[in-house]
Amino acid sequence: MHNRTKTLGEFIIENQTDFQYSTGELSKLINAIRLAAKVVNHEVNKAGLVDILGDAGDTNIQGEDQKKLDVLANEKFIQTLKNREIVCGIASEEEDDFITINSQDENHNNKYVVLIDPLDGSSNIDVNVSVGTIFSIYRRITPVGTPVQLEDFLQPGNQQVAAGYVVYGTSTMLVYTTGNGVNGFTLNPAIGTFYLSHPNMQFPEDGRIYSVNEGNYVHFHQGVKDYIKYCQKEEGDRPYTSRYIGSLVSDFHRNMIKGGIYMYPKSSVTNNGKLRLLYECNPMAFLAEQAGGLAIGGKSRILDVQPTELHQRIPFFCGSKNMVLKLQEFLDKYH
Ligand code: AFP
Repeated sequence: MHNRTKTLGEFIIENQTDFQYSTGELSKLINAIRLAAKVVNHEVNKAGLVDILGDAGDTNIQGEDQKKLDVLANEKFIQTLKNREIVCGIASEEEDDFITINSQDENHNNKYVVLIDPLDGSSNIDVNVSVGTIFSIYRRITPVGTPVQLEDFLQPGNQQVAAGYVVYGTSTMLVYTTGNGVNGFTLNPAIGTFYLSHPNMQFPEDGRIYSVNEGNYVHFHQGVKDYIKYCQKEEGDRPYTSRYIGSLVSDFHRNMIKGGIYMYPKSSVTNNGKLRLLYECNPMAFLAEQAGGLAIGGKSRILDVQPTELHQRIPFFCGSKNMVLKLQEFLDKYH
């Protein structure tokens, strides 16, 4: 019998019963993210036309202000989540503070908060290189029906209920986990439907790709420098190959499929690296572990770090299990 490919919508409904006490709220939330992803995808795909239709800051032919894509993506995600009334709070990499969704209406008793990096790697847009959206979902810890508090957002990554990303690449894909493995869906742009194209995604245990901004090499910690030298050494299956897009979602996505390690270490100039614990590292770490990989922040597991502020940065090392373990050996030598 022909096994028809599932759509994301069908997959969400089928897997709703995976959650104990499920009320369908999480499914609705993932559906809203799916919708916002399609809207942002449409905007990202038009990016090359900006010079023809008007630059950011200009007014377009309909008299509307042109917005920078990261600002636009932020607005689209927040609007979609607000309109569907399915979350009680949102924190975004683009906003200084978290957003409280008004709970005056007594029927509006939502229990989830969403943290989002609406358009990561946005400096790549002007040169037609893939960018992504990253999201992370938690159950609030303060009482339902009251305004959300900072503590609802400052939960360690091991409390995530779901996390995922959208990569706007040669194809647009939505990849997510709810703690039962990682599944990837590819958008068919002709009909605007995501199809399950990458079921049960797994990091190969070993890999040959290392991804790091080597321009910062002289500023790295000695353990990281030694590991990079190890990757470059001619021995066994080495030298490894270096691939760095500078767009976390794309670098992660490639490494998960092919096997590799992504590194954004601290350095003598950036004390905690560049990446944000809540918007980038936690969701990617959850996905990595669900796909059989590992994610550490230097000494310890990323998912066990207790956040102290919304925009906190942290060193990040993530990828194929054996590569991360090897790196850890090098880091431990200097601790
Ligand atoms: P932008 O959104 O400013 O382009 O930053 C993207 C990012 O946070 C992440 O996606 C990249 O992996 C990382 O920065 C690249 O940083 P470097 O340019 O310092 O290597």
